[in-house]
Amino acid sequence: MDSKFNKFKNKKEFVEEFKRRIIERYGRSIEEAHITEKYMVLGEMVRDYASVNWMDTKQVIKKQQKKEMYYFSMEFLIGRLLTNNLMNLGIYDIVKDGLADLGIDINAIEEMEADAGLGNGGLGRLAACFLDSLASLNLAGHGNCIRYQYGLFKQKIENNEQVEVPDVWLQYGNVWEVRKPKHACDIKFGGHVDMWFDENGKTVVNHIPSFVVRAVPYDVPVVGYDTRVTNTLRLWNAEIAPDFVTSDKLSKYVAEVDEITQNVYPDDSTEHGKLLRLKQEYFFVSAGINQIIRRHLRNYPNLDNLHEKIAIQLNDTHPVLCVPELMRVLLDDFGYDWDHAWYIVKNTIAYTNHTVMAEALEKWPVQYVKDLLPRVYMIIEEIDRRFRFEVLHSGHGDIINNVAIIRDGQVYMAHLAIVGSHSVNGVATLHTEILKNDVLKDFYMLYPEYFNNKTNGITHRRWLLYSNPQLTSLLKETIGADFIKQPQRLEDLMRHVDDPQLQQRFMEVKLERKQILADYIRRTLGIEVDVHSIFDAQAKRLHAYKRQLLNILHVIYLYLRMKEDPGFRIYPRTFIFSAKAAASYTFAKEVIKLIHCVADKVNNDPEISRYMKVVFIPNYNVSIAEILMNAADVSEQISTAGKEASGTGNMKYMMNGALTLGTMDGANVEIVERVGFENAEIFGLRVEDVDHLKQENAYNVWDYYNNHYEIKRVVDTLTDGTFSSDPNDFRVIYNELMFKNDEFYVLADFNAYKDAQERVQQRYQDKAGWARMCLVNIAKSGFFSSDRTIKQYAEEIWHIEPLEVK
Ligand code: DL6
Repeated sequence: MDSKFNKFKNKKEFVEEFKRRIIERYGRSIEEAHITEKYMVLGEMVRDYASVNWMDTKQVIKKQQKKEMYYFSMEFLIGRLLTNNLMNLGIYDIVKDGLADLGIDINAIEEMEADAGLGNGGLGRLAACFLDSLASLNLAGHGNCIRYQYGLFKQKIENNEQVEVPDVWLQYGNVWEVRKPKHACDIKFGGHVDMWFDENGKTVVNHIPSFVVRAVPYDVPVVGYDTRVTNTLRLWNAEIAPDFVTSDKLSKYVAEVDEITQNVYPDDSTEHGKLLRLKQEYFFVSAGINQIIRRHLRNYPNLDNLHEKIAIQLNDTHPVLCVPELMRVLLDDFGYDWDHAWYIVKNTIAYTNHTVMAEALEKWPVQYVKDLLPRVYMIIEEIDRRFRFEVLHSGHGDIINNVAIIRDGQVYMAHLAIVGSHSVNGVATLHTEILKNDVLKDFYMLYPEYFNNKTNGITHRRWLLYSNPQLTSLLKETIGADFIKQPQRLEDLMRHVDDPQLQQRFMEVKLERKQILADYIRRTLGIEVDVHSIFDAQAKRLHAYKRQLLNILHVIYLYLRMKEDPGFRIYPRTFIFSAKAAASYTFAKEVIKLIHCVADKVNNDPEISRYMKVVFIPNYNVSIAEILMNAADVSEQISTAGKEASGTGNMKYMMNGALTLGTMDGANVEIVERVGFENAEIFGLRVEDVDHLKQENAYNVWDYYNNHYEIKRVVDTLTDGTFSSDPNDFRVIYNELMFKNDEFYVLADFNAYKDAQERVQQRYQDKAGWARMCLVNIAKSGFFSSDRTIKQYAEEIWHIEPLEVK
């Protein structure tokens, strides 16, 4: 073994090193060690194994003076890393066999790892996929985020309702991270700002804070596939700044510091919670910028070329304080004049928009920003003043109110992001068009050259190669292994989609994956599901626009019809849901309850449960997605047209051979564009229809209710005691539908959805045709690898090039 670097080269060396480390670390033999101890030691070994590449990557960046990208994101939904890292490093088999020789099952060790849920949904998972692609494509691209003490809550179901419990993901520590106290920096909040002119007439700024917190980084190596490039995910922890506090005030201060990095989404129903979120945003932004500047100045004499060496991507508006913070540093700490500083800032920063939902476009009351970040607020005010001036003098005075950064006592964060960047991108073609023509149309008129599309992607390594080894083997056997490095080569499968033997083998692989999921469902929920039934899955955040309600109302329809008409029977189906509802989102929580109440009724009815089962898998997270998505036959992507920016689950199902049952929304549009309408099941209102109904005020939910007996029957069950003896249990849902005129057109799309579901079951019965359709979906899924997305960002926005780490 190369003693200098602890890099085992074969099974024998691995086994020796593993045994030695267990003794050294825990003073116990391998036989005595607890499984968690074995996990910790293995994790440390893998991290150390990657450390050599990590060091080399940093040296190469410095030596080759390559441009680097920093992805600022409040969320990184990384999931477990052990298998991913072992596979990417190419040592999975050595380790698996070595452990087997010691009588240890690698799967049992994998299960010990906490699923790092530093995020909420698609936006956070996208960030994690991007990191994997960056390193695998030899690009220097790092993550910047918060080291949350607790991940997004763990969801439990009690009495059919969601209960949130803390996710203590750091219980056994995090083997992947390395604490770097030498890179700590202090972040200032509150207080006041003194300004004066020095003897040369230059403005001097002194911010006297009322609260200071120390940001300490924990670095996690991001290991690329079959490459020596290893990037960094930097997670900032809030700690006390010892010089700031006196011992008599320590306990209050410690509590204030602690809460900054405690939770992914602080409860924002109170002013305190809102301010805490703003504090979090500034905390990780300021720390990240500070680190970038310090590092840059180690390699270059000044910051004049910052934008040539650094790109910053804002993942949604949460990190948009990067704009005024970088301005502050350039102006106050380094004496740049406004125009020069502004040029550097704009050319460094780019912004990705991930939503068109008005309530998700961040706004902060001016007073919050002023009180918490007095100097930053002054800079935002100046950016706004200059921007207004520019708009006025470009002859567009009429739109000033629509585009202003500060208006009606609020700071509009998306506006700040656009004005402070050189690129604004949406995450699917349709979404970008909606931004250009609707949500951000005034900005598009001002700066058409900023706008571009980058359709999302998923890492095919985690979502195909590692989580579905059965399908991967079949693909390798059929088309060779080129698709592993070049996912677009999945297209080679098109030559084989008509092969009956391949179709048959695909169905066998799918059955194997369905069995794995069925076993999990039996083990965890005690529900038996029929693996020969159609596995129909909807797994995503619970939100009204995603319309889990439409899905469960259709289940209710099937249930009622089968009860009423013994001649009506469906092809056996397992309806699988998995979703977390935000803790304060009453409607979403009621939908979860409704799904459970319907499941109780359906699953316990001996006549009906032969034909359908309803399963809700609690605590949806990355690990659950890894066994759920590849087992699905049908992928439910049924959001109201125009509302889902992209979706990425849709791509994961497709890549694993499922049929998209969806609306023309988000990236579904691009999926259909590739596979053809005949290889998907598309239904419902299009964006134009929804716009028309809205503009003409032409939708009246009561028309649907009164004119369609089946719709009326289904809606009535929300209040008539069919699924709950308490008529108020689903009152919020009922009111949203019937008294708020069904904002997301659930009833307008009901019949189209029902018909599409009918077609799905017809198609499923033609097994060869079904298999062919799934194979076409797999063949066309290469485009949705995040490697393609990242190449586009790298070439068109960041202008970064691959490193050569020899
Ligand atoms: O871009 C990643 C992901 C998209 O796939 C989803 O369609 C979109 O909803 C999500 N956006 C967010 C932002 N907040 N909201 N709502 O999570 O981004």
